[in-house]
Amino acid sequence: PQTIYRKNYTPPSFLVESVELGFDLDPARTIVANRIKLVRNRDGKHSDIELHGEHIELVGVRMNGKRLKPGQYTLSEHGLTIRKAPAKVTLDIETVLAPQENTSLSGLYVSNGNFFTQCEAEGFRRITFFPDRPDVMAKYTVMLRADKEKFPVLLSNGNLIEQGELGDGRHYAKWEDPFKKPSYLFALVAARLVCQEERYTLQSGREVLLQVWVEEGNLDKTDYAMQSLKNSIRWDEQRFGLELDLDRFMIVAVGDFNMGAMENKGLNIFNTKYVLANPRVATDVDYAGIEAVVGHEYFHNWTGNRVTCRDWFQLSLKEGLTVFRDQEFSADMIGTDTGRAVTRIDQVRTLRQAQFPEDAGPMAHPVRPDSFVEINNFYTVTIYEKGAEVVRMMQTLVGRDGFRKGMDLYFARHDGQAVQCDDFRAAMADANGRDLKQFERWYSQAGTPVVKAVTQYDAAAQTYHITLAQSCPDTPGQTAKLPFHIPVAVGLLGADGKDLPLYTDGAAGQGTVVLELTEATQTFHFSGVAQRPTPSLLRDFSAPVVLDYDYSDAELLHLFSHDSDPVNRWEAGQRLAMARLLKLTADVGAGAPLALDATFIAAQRALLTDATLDAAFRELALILPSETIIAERMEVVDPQAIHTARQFMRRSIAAALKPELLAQYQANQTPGAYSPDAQSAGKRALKNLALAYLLIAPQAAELELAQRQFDAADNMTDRAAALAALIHSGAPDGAASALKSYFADFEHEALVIDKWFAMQAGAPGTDVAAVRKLMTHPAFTLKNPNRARSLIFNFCGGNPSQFHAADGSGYAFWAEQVIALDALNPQVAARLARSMDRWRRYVPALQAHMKAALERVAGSASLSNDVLEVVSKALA
Ligand code: HT7
Ligand code: ZN
Repeated sequence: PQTIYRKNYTPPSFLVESVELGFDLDPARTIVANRIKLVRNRDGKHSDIELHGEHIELVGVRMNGKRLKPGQYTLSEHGLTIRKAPAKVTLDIETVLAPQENTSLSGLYVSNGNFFTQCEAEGFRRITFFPDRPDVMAKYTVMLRADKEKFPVLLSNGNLIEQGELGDGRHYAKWEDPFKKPSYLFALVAARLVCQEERYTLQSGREVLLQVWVEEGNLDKTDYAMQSLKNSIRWDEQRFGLELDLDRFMIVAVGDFNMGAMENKGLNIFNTKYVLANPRVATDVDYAGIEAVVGHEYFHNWTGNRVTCRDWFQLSLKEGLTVFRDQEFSADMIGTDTGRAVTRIDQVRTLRQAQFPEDAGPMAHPVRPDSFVEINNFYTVTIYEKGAEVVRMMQTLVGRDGFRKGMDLYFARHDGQAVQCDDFRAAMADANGRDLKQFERWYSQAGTPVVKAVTQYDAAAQTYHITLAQSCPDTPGQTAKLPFHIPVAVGLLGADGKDLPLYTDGAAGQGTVVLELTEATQTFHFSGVAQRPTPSLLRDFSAPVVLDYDYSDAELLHLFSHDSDPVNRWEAGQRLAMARLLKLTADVGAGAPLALDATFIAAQRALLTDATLDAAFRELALILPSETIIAERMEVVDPQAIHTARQFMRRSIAAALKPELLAQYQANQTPGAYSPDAQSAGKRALKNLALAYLLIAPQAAELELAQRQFDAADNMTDRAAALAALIHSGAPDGAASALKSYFADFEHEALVIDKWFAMQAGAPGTDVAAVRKLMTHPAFTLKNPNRARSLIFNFCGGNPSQFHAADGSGYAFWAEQVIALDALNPQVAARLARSMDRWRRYVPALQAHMKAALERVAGSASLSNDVLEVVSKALA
């Protein structure tokens, strides 16, 4: 397969002035008529018109009204080229597609009998021939024709300008989008759907129509998405002064979808998972996901749609910025300092669980990549989450008001344009008079920097020095990295646990100062330090780095109990746990006896029972580092040893804190009607964490407790938590009847059945044979991405002790499923293929099995570029 390089970017040879699309929709044979008005782009090098097109049949093409003969254009499996075209051209292109055969869910496809599109990144070329690249922006008019009985609802981007009957049982609707857009934002829906709608008044007084479209029977699950949409609109007005630019904004839910949702202009298409919720079927986590994703897609309207990407190497320009915006939105919606910290801790966990490993593996790439084979493989945690961290660091450097000024300048300069990551950085720098040149390395250099800190206190001089040294490991194709511009937020704690006043050369702060590390090594001086402090470094996780500081247990316990920064308070607890988990893992490997010290247990007890702390914070602080995060800290990974060590720690905590766990279980009940607000969700989370601990090696009383919660629950959070606890308890038949009744109750709720599969797939008691058996269940299908993810991805990525079975059976299963999925849906298959990224770090016996499985996939016939890129990079 061909590698595409950023350095080879050339402007399009022709620009598109307008697009008129006509669809005669039929699941077996849809006809697409496409009239494009093109003008030669003076920046373009030559006058060939290059149109992308894949998996579509060309019926005919006319240029300025005249039918082109096959000799006048070249047709390849990637598109259509018209040589030596005049400066102004109207093309009429007719194509035929078979949407019902399209299992890739890219382009125009059928889901549960309805039509949907997905065009990002390169799906539009599966609909018609077109310069399918984000720097070609055009105005679209769309005519949809379909059977009225089967497809009563016909939607596309922008405004509905005409609709009517066609007389033959078919009807039509004509849509016009007043804004120029790239082809990846095109969308259509032709379906039997119903909607919840509302007229909403913007701050300016203008009224808009908001709609959430779902299948019949799901109208009782749209309130939260609608509320989240209204909150998003209000938030973007207030925080960034950005108003909805359309008169109508639609969200449509679809059950077959490759990712979370898609920000098509005015017609967002969503995975049902991020729309449908009521207390009976959705958990607190689902509600939070809906709020975040509705916000994310809505915020794209400005960061992505009004200002888009010049090319796909700039993907993080829209994704990193929009993730940052949705993170801020979710934090502001909670509104409290601890609530904000809880969301920040969640972000740090995601980075460590997924982004740091990616940055250290064979698919590592900069936030703005230099090359790719398949763009769909680059919708990664690096582009999204690390990209958001990079934006957040800019806000830390220029301040919140400065960040707003930078955003204002960015839109003033680039509204209606397709631009680069550098343009965003330049707007931030120029609006604030800041030099952000060195900051560019966050976009160009891959890998997670390590910041090593050394401190020195001089009691006589009352000075304190912090020396920070940064380095960054080599990544594929990149060695000898240059120093980054790293904001390191620091506070100093006195013996009473309070923040000391800070006097430094560069900055003075009450409790926290932001040190700017720009050199390889730099020393920062603090004066007037009356006592030896405990340093609280990298507060609020001010940069996506690994902080290496040799904290003593006493210092960590001090931070754990007192740090005014809740993120570092949590971090201290994670460090205390991690040190012990690494030691326990080594002990398992060496066959040494395992023990957990009383100090650690006491710290856990104090945290669990500290009623002055928010339940949500306590719950997060009590979650031990995951097996994946522990593995990342080891040179050679033995997943069974890690699992045994972590389970031992969990068992020890459960045994030592049983009365306290039971008390917290009772104290954090949430009587009354269910509400997904952060306070109540936090209580449920803590209560259910306590339940999970109580169900480790349970006796009859604990099993009864879980069963009672399962039976009595009036909401899915509590019901699913009880079922998961029963499954994980490993008690013989503990979960069998609950699993059965859960399935019977929710047989017709696809998202709830996904949870049923997922809970079983992730349980340490579920081996590969059990997963294979679950695959034969009538409710299982590989064709639906949510279902495939719930069972197969959760096993391969979320059940390490079984996936890494010594005989390699987990890997053989993985290879089979990657190959099978690839034939249906390469994008989804390539994501599954990533579960083997870190294979070189495992113990030799496992490595051998993993390599064999990777080679089996790499050698399989007619593999997609998507999967081929992933497995060949892993094997390289
Ligand atoms: N911008 C979207 C990214 C996307 C996508 C969404 C659904 C299916 C396939 C897709 N390929 C790329 C989603 C987002 O970041 O908002
Ligand atoms: Zn996005």
